[in-house]
Amino acid sequence: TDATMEAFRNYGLGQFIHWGVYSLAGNEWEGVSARGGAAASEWIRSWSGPTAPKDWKNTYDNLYKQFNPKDFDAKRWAKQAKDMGAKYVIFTTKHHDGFALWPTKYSDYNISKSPYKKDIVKQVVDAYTAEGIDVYLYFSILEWNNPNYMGKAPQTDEEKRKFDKFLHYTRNQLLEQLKNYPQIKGFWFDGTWDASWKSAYEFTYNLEKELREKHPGLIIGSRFRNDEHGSRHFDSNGNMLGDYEQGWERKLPVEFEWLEGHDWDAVMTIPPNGWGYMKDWSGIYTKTTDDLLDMLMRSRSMNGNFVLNFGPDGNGNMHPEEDKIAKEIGEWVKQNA
Ligand code: JFZ
Repeated sequence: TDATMEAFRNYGLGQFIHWGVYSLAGNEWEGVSARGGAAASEWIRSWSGPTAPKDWKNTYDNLYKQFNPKDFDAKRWAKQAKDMGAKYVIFTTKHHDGFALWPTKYSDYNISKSPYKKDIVKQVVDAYTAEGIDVYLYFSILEWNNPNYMGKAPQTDEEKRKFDKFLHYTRNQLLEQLKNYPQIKGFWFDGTWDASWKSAYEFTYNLEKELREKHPGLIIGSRFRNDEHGSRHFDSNGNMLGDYEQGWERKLPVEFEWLEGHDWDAVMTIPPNGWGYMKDWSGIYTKTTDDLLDMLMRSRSMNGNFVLNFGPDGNGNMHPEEDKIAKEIGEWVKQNA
């Protein structure tokens, strides 16, 4: 609706949080760095090549049995975001590894099976809402370890049957999130880029409609129904998909004058690549507070929102460098915004 989009336009600054079982590794395992072997720290499950530990995927898929973040306090995170000047947060409820940070009824690979047990998504939604920060749920459609997800358009009857199961599972999880966390303002979808999701255009079209009907005012980014992976998200009639253009990652859309008049967000990491916790920051150029403030101002001058990512560690602590940057941005925002 106009009122919720009006709020979206006024956010300016947001916080992204990538947190999950990959945070336990911090882009390394038993002293060996995954740099060069995995695409990003939250992609560490796909670590391959000479440095990859033996039987790594199996090790990774059992990591959740150690997920017990003793220092996790959603109120502390929400306070940090508030002090930074963030008006909304996007939180990874389920990344590509498929591990759900809420006790979903539709998969056993979820937080209730970890030693921690408690619903993390609920704590995040409650704490940020209490600080007056709007909550968006990051949801990865693709799941690396789901046998019903093939990463390609289904061909055989068997594949079609499996993928159909997967689609209904996805729908169930999304309806479950809307039911469990009615305070949320929107979804930030990811992992919709391969041919499987595109092959289900009608299903996803109807699902988007259903989500909107169940939750009036729900904001859904452009990456739900189609994803050109970094290019524009418009249908053949020139209408933008979703409520805002999503997917400007690690770069700003300066050169894209066609964004004129459209709503958008740009999401940004402090390390060059990698959204999850990275323990070792040595030898890489990490963005400075000045770099980030420059991006924030340029985003605002082009009517977009700037969303800064944080990758807390496996115990629930913010990376000290990221924490420091959040404080410095907060100082600046207080004086200038
Ligand atoms: C995706 C994820 O694979 C990644 O782990 C992280 O969660 C990020 C926020 O989203 O990565 C992408 C997706 C799309 C583009 C780039 C990285 N893109 O459109 O350029």
